Amino acid sequence: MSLIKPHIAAISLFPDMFNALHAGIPGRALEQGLLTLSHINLRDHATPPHYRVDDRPYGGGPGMVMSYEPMAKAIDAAKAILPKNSPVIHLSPQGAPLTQSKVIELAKLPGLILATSRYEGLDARLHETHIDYELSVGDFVLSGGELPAMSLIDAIIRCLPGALGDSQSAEEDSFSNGLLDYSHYTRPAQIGDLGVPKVLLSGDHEAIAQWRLKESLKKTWQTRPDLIKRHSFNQNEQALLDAIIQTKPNDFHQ
Ligand code: 4F9
Repeated sequence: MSLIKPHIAAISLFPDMFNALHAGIPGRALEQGLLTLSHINLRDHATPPHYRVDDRPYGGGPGMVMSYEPMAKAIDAAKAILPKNSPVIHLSPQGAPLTQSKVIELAKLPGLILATSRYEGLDARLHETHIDYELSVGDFVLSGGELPAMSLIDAIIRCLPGALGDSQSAEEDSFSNGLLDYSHYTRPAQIGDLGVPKVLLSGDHEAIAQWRLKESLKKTWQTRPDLIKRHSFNQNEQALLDAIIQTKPNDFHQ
């Protein structure tokens, strides 16, 4: 449990986008002061009179590249207000895939600088001087890194002590055990022909836990066999998975 209040600084051309974090669980956490979120407008670190932040790529080709100097100055400004040794992460499709275990690791840090870009990305020299590493939230291209940065901030906030209500727990989130979540049901017990799996109404906590684990394994096997390959199974899980594979072989993946 971290006693220090983490400070995250987000560098972007559209700081207003981050206002969306003032809703729901992240909104409450920010209100409660569980973390400090600072916004640094890249434009404020560009040079008058034109305040340009991008330029044409050397070697030609379409699109624009974010210039070295404004981003370098913005990162220096972020470093000046954050704890020493706060890592600088650039959100980019070229980054390593973001995972829940990475989120948990980042949530333990006292400070974090998130650099976001638009256009074709950053002048590569920033990687030699200012950016520690890159993270991707998926194999797709967005209009900018703000939404990925907001996704990362939201995921980090969920890990902070006190961010989730008593009835929720970060440990119960999907991926926390390396598997996808099981199916959930609530009232009414009957919707036309559709009932609720009997075991969930049985009150037998052990049987319910076993059913949920099997559901998780089934869903993960069906849609994310890559996660199954990475998961280290105990005997019980392996037996459940063997039964799932026997009744429903997954020819498509393997
Ligand atoms: C960043 C996409 C992280 C996926 C940044 C355009 C991005 C992205 N994950 N796309 N700028």
